[in-house]
Order: sequence, then C-alpha cells, then structure tokens
Amino acid sequence: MNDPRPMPPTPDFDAVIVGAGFGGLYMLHRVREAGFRARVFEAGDGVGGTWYWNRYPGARCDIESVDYSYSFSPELEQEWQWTERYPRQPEILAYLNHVADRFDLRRDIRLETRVTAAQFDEAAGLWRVETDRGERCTARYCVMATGCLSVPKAPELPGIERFAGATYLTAAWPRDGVDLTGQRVGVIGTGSTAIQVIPQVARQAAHLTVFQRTANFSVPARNGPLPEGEQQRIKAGYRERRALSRQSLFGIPVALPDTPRRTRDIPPAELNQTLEALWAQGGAMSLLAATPDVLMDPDANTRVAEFVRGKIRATVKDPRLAELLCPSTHPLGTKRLCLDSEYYETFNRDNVTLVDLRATPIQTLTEHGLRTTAAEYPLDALIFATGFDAMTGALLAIDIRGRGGRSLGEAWADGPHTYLGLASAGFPNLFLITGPQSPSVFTNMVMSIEQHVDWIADCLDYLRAHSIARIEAAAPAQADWEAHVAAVADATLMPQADSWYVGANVPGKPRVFMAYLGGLGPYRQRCDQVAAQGYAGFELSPAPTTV
Ligand code: N01
Repeated sequence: MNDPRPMPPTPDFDAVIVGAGFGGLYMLHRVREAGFRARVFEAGDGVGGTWYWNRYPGARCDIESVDYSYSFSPELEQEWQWTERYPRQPEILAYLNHVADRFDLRRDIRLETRVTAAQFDEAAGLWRVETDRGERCTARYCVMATGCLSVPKAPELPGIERFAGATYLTAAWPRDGVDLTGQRVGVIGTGSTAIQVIPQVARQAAHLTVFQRTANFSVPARNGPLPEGEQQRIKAGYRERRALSRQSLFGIPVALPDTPRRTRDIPPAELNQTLEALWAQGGAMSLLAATPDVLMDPDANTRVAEFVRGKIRATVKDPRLAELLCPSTHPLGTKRLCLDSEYYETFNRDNVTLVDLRATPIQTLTEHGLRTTAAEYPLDALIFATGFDAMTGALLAIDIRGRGGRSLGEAWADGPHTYLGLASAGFPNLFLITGPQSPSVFTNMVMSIEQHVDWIADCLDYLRAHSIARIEAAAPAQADWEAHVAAVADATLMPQADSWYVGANVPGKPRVFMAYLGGLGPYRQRCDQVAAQGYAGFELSPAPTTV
C-alpha cells in the first residue's frame, strides 16, 4: 500500500488509563500482560476509586463480597478472605490495595494527578493528555476508567455560606473519620448512601434529623459474618459461580429463567411466600432477579411494592412516620433499590426526627441550622448524601476533544452518544469502561468492568496484530445501538422515575435513560459477536506503511 501519510510517531505510552479503581487497575494489568506500555493517572492519593473516596460511616457494597470481586485470577480468588457477606468500604479498599501490590501495579500509577484534558492529534494519530500537575504525555489509546458515580453533586442549598456548623459530603468523607457524639446532626437525602449513613449516625448523635424529599424502597441486607466453611464451599465452586454470573442479567449467580413466569400469574399466597423468603434472606438484587417483570409490568411492580410497604408499616411503630417512609412517587426499582441494615428501625428511636421536604420544603440554611417552611431545625453538623452527576459527569469534567477538535461536551450536549457504551463516534482510539449505554450500574459493577476490560484488551491485541492504527465507532452503528438502548428502556418502567439514571437529579442535564437494561449476559454476547465479526460497527484504519 502506498500511503502518503507519515509513519505515526512513537507515543510515550501505548495506553493512558484514567482512574485507579476496579476498572483502571484491571485494565493496567491486562494491557501490561499483553506487552503494552501503559500509565494510569489517578486523582486520589491512593488506589480504589469509589472505595477510596466514599468513607462515610456504614459505607458497604450491596453485592455479596464473594461476587463483588475480580474473577480474572483464580489464585487471587482463593487467597483473599472476605469477612462479611456484604463487604465494608475499608475491606474493599484493602482488597484493591492488595491487588495493586500483588500484581505490581503501582509502578505505572501516578497518584494525586488528575487528567484535565485529552486531545486527539489527528495528524499524529495520538492522544495528547494533560494533567493538573502540568504533565503532558502522548498515547495511542486513551481508556477512561473514571467510574459511573465519581463526581459528587455539589450541595445546592441557599444560605450554605452562613451555616456555622460543620458540613460533610458523604463522597468526600474525612479520611480520619468524624466523631458526631453528642451533636445535633442533619442528613439531607434518602438514597442508597443516606440509607447506610442514617442508622450509623443515629447511634452516635445526640439527635439526628433526616431531611427526606423522596422516600425510597429498601430491602434488608441481613449482613453478617461470612463463615469460613461457607466461603470455602463457594471458593470450591468459583468457576461455575462466575460462569453463571457472566451470563446472568445482573452479574450475580442467578440463572436467566427459561420461561419467566409473569408475577401477575402467581397466586397471591405463593407470591407472598416467595417474597417473605427473599425478605428473610435479604438482598436487593435477588428480589429483582426473582421477579424479573417487576420493572416491566405495572401490576407486578405494584404487588411487590405493596409487599415492601407492608414491611415498612410493620417495622415503623408510628403510623404517621411509616406512611412518610412508604415510597409513593415512583415504581419499585426505578430508583436504585436500596439495601440497608436497620434503616426503617432507626425511625423508632427517640433521637431521630423525619422531616418531609415535599410538604415543608427547605427555605434556607441559617447560622445555626436549617429552616423549612414549617420550622427551624438547630444543627451542629449537616451531612449531604445528595448523590452524583452520574454516568457522564466524570467524562465531561475532562476536556476531551476528538476529531476536528470537537469536545465530548459538544458531542454529548443532548445526552451521551456511544456504541455499546465502549466508544463514541468522533473520538478514535478512546475507550470507555462501563460507559453510558452499557449495563454498568444495573449490574454487579466488577463483572461489567471485567467484561469491558477484557473486550478492550482483546481489541488492542487485534489492532496490533492487524497493524490497525485507528478504531472509531461508526455513526450508523452508534445510532442503531442508541435506538436499541432507548427501546429496551422504554419497554420498562425505569424512565418514569426522576432518578439519576435519567440525569433528573442534576439541573439542566438532558433527560436520557443512561444504562443498557438488556442484561449483562445478552450484552456480553453482543460485544463478543461484534469482535468476532472483525469489530463490526467500528471503522478501522490501517497503519500507514512505507512503499
Ligand atoms: O445518591 P442518590 P446516593 N434537597 O442520588 C436527595 C450507588 N451506591 O449517593 O430523590 C433535598 O440516589 C435526593 O432526593 P430526590 C447506587 O448505585 C451504592 O444515595 O432527588 N434532597 C436523594 O434522596 C446509588 O443509586 C451503594 O428527591 C436532595 C438523595 O439526596 C448511587 O450510588 C451505596 C437534594 C440522593 O440520592 C447514588 O446513591 C451508596 C436537595 N437539594 C451508593 N439533592 C451500595 O453499594 C439531592 N437530594 C450499597
């Protein structure tokens, strides 16, 4: 082939990876094993991503520890001992640090370094990456392992500058912890984070005031120690367990039902028995997996939601409080179904007050507390558990520019545009780990991360083996994928809720359902098919050769 373009210059790295959480660590391991030169940039002063930042009291994963862990190394699987059914944040962070050491990853990670810009140099066919430390480097590929929930939503209350007490953001919790003993504490928010924080703070504070705008559905975790014998039994069957998870809907070891039974066809007594058993066993994902049409069929949803409301009414002694805690604004599961340890029970304590912000909205923070339209609540400390600019926030915080200098912000002005959640047209050689329009937040994140990392690493291998310099999502394939993602979402109840899944929690954010709901197993098959067909739906450009 006679190509007038000059040979591409040698970049500083084959791949720059942004972020050192579950995604970035495994990506580094995979590309290094394949002989690529890589550099990870991480804003924190340690590895761990989400689990580095979210150190608030009660922080815990809602997927079981034996499943919320890497599956790529059978040795790692066998040697790491989990202590509880659902792992606490310090344990997950310790695990990720162990992984960083065990696979000698730290030498290629630059901590306390935030990537601020990444621009594709079309002539050179390279990404030019800049950091907040003034570092600049080039890379053939840029892999964004920036996480789906890593940009906390800034507290947006009037009068915040006047408040004389302490304020805390759950996603940027002080490293040395906070002693709230004897204090009057407020918590704003009742999402997954707040539902974990509230029982913990209630045990410490003199008084806790919970400011609730939207009541949420929560299922008991039934957390406890993971007995050694049970762990050994699971480890003995790990390969089968992981294989099942990989093909499942949610990335957990629950098989896809052959012919799912419609919840509405299950006699009420039988359904009640099943739900009681699931409630006693604990776990949010298993409740959804056991009634797969709960997110599709309003009747199924009402039946399961009413069961959960019954549990709330049976737990909370004050009937008025119980009604306030019963969700009524959205179908069950259309905001993340939370997992708790004694959340509803906490409202039986004498030192806990629930404030209904729908009936009495916040007016302002004052010097000594928070004033609603009904009363002023004196506070020494206020905790914001107010969520994240999810899915797109971390990507759009970086000045990413692709072909023609077009920014990702411009390209995504009306919502994210991706092919398979892995790549975006106009941004060659840029990969997204668990990007928008992939199953990501609707699954066990570690399983989804591994699937993306493996796919990307195999793709880089393929490009090298076939002397391909550029890969870019083709616009028509991207449009087809987006239409499919939207059609699947529209067939469910999910878009109905004002959730972070649709960006409703961030003022001005385009309302688009941002995750793929087709299930991890079917999605994996689709991605594998694309690869097997020589990366169908991507445009591949060969590396120029000399005459
Ligand atoms: O955030 P959220 P989160 N005034 O957005 C309220 C994952 N996660 O950090 O619903 C008053 O869900 C807001 O009210 P409303 C998980 O995927 C996992 O809790 O907008 N209230 C809502 O109640 C989860 O879904 C785990 O009306 C305000 C809350 O703040 C995701 O992270 C643990 C307000 C925000 O809830 C995000 O969860 C924790 C305002 N101005 C998180 N602004 C586990 O693995 C916001 N709110 C267990």
